[in-house]
Parts: sequence; C-alpha cells; structure tokens
Amino acid sequence: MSSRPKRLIVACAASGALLLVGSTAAQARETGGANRERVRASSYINRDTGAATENADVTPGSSCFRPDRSDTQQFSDPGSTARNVHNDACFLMGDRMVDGPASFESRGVGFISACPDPDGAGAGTSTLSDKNGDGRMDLCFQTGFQDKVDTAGNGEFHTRLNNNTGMAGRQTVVFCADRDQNGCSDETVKSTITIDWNADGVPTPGNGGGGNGGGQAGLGSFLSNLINNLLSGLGLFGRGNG
Ligand SMILES: [Ca+2]
Ligand SMILES: [Ca+2]
Ligand SMILES: [Ca+2]
Ligand SMILES: [Ca+2]
Repeated sequence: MSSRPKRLIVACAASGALLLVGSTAAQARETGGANRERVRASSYINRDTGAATENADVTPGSSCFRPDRSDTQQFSDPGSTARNVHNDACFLMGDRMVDGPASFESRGVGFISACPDPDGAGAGTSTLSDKNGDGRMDLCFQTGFQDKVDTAGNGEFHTRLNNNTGMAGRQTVVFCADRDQNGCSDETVKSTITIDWNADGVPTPGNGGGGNGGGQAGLGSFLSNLINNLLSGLGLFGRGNG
C-alpha cells in the first residue's frame, strides 16, 4: 500500500454519526484478505421527492440500500436542466458508508450536468470532464463522498444527468471506485443505473426502462426493481452489481 496518510472517516449510515475506520473503498479492494469482499458499490436514482425535479416514476424511498436503478425520463427543453435525473451512490461495508475516491461515467445519450464538490470549501474536489471528446461531459471524478456539516446526503456521492438535445435512447451511468481518476472500465467495485430518454417520458414497451405506471413495461420494471431491492436487502449482490 501507499505510505500516504489514509482517509479515516466514514459515516455511519444509520445515525449519520462519524466513526473512525481506517478504510476506503479503493484500499479495501486492494488490501485483499478479510476485507476483500466486503465493500460494494450501490448506485441509485434519487426520486427528489418534494423538489422541482421530483421524478415520479422512481420507486419511493430509492436509496443506496433500496436502489431503483432504471428510469424513463422526458427530455429537458433545449438549454434547460429542468428534468435532470439525480443519481446518487455509496460504497457500503455492511451498513456503513465508506469513502472514495470515485467516478460516475456516462455513455450513450445524454450527459453529466452536475458534479458537485464533495465538501464545499474543504480540501475535497470534483472534476467534470469530456473523456471521449464528443462535446458532452461524461466523467465526474470526486475525491470523496459528500462531507458537509448538517447537510442531507452526507456519506453519498452525487451527480445529475441531463438530456436537452432531443437524442432519444439509453444513458448508462457507471459508478465506481476510481483511484486512478480515469473512469470505470478498469474497475471492479462498481454499480450501474440506466435512463431511457424520450419525448414524452412514457416507457417504450419491452425496453425495461423505469415504469411510468400502467402497461406491461411498467409492471415488468416494478417486478424487476422489487427483485433487485430484495436481493440487495439480503446482501446477495456483491461487487459489480450493475
Ligand atoms: Ca423518470
Ligand atoms: Ca472542496
Ligand atoms: Ca463525452
Ligand atoms: Ca479507473
């Protein structure tokens, strides 16, 4: 291991209290031994309940522990982020949230519209970039999870995804432990969400996107999410559960 000082703080998921644990996701992955299988990534779509961006067809209560990982979403208007999708994620060791560094990497249609600094004026940083040079931001690197006093969402990594170009299709976003800051294709601790963007926000039958209520696509998505949530709850999803 590196001789550099290790980040020591992880958040306790249940209470929000801070514990001292000498571990990060990348470290735990690379240490091997007893810790090797313990850290998993869990990415989910945040319903944004009560916000202007509330996403009504995302399962209520979607979280790192009960993730809804598929959505159907209507395009934002040209130049607008009004219908952006809020994607959050965690590294979990048991029921504890473990620190990063981490990246969200987007491919397909759409782009990453927000990649917030995890601790405001503190030492943590975020970097949003266009890795493949096509003019759409696709890589959000964050040195750590959100760490802001008395702020909701601490212990999680946050990003927002948007599509205001009218390009229909699927956006796939991988969240991963990313110590080398170059994206997720070379990583094993990762988790994936998908968004199907279209003009009306209604799922296309059979595409498996997030249900908007009614119809077989909606029922299929509901059952898929239910099964995923049950498996996640039982801890049967290990690393790379995307
Ligand atoms: Ca939606
Ligand atoms: Ca900062
Ligand atoms: Ca790009
Ligand atoms: Ca990497």
